[in-house]
Amino acid sequence: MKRRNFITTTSLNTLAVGLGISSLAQANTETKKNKRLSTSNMNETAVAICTWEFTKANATAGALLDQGYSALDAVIAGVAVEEENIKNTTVGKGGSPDREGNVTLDACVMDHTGNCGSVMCVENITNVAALARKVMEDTPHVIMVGKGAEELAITSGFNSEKLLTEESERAWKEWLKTSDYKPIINIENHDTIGMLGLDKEGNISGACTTSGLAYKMKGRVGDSPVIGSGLFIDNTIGGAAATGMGEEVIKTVGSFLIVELMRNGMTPQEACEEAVHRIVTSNPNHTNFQVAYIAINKKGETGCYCIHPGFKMMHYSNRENKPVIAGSFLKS
Ligand code: SD4
Repeated sequence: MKRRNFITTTSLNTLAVGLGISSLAQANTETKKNKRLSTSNMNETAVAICTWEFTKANATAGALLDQGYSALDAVIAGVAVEEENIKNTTVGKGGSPDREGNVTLDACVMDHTGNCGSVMCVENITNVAALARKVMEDTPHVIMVGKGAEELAITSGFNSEKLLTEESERAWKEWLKTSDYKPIINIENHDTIGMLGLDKEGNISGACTTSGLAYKMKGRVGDSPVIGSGLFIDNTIGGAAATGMGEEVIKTVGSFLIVELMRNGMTPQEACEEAVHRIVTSNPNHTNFQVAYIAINKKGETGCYCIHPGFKMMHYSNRENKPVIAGSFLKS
């Protein structure tokens, strides 16, 4: 009954993809298999958080967590909502292309056992977080890039599809007139989705997925698929995810840093603030770019912080899904 209710509010397609399966016909069997059977130790209040105001994505993950799905299942299904949203020009299908007109996607996932998977520079595949899960679960590797990752997707049953929409193509052609490379990462230009889930068994997993910076150089990869930078989970401590100027996040290994700061006693909020301060103090140009972090600890406490005002985190718990306005290092 519960499951039927859920299906009325969430696309079965998204659920299937989130669970790492490829066809609707399989969904019923596979979801039963994925759904935790034991309810004896499901005492925790489930929490889902994500970067930016991706309300539906976070609600999707939250609803799955409430039903007892694992954090990994929930976050991959959650981020799939944005990967499939063609209006979002920074994630998945409809993402902005590189400067040569090719949409290349990056994603990673990490689970509560410390296992992780990542794909970089993938073309023609929408659900790259689910593909990163395939790398994690079905291969002996952690990272796969480009054509190899795409081939894994096809043999795993993912659809090959054109990711460049007419709208993104039009914007790219407009950009070509000046070819002025100025990454704008703000609230209007909805960005990378990083999502962290704490499930009812108290386990934390995360996913991060993006089309990267618009009009990047061919082959450029940002922080989002880099374990430790765009995402890091240590199930004994907590998890963190990043959005913004990937080059700056990578230089400070931002998400790993936040988890280590929490290990040393900081709250998620304090740890996010310190990670932003590391970037700001080491880079005099910090006024020219945005970086934002979200974090969660084992108790389900969360935090978020950014350089420029305008960043929001979505927070789901106890059936309430609400935006949280992040504090910022710069005040205007
Ligand atoms: C990147 N961090 O590729 C991503 C872009 C991003 O919000 O987060 N935009 O560098």
